[in-house]
Amino acid sequence: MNPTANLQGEHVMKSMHFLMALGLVCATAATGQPAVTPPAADGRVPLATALPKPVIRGSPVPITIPNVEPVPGKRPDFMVPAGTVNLAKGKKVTSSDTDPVDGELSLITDGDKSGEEGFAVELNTGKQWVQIDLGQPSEIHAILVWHFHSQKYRVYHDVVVQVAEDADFLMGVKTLFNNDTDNSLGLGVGKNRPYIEDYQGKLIDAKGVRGRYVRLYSQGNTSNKMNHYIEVEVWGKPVK
Ligand SMILES: [Ca+2]
Ligand SMILES: [Ca+2]
Repeated sequence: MNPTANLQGEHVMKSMHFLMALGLVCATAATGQPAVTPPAADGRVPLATALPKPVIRGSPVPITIPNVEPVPGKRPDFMVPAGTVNLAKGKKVTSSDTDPVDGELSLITDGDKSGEEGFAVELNTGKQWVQIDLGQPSEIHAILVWHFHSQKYRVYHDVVVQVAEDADFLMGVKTLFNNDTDNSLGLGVGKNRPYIEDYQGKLIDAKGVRGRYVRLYSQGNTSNKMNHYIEVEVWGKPVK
């Protein structure tokens, strides 16, 4: 091969790479945003859940309980390890209320998060929990919860989210979220704040904890004494 031709070819390639890079910079400068979110340096990627349409019915109901988090804006990207999936999808759900007032427990993991009527399971009054069996020990990075998002505004009382190794929550229990600040559930004094229900769901950072079962508590809400769930997602990976 002619060494000069090879060198010229290399030069052309380098020029092309330079022009491509320049094009990317120009595209970024033009829109102010890169076309896609690149993986972070540590190999993490944004958690990509599908959000339901915002649906708001009725007049706004003011929230009078103290220390509520401000109305959420668009949630920033939450980074998770590549290959993280929703382990809860289609998994079995059990509950302290074995005979829900309305709807079925299977609605909680059916993948549908619509705020329209008929998509939420309604559990009885008082302290109630729902529990998802992931089917195997798992490394959990985030939990997303939609209780009921078609009312402006609604807050559920005493939200506690725990992970455990066993179905009876006796082994390896870890509390990921607890806003029961007066310990009325008896699970410990919570330090998290009450939050307003929103179509984006509540994202709880699980920090890679391990467990097989996820349990979520609540105790009524600011509009009525009932407990509701539209969907719960548990983002993680099975432990090999
Ligand atoms: Ca659902
Ligand atoms: Ca309480």
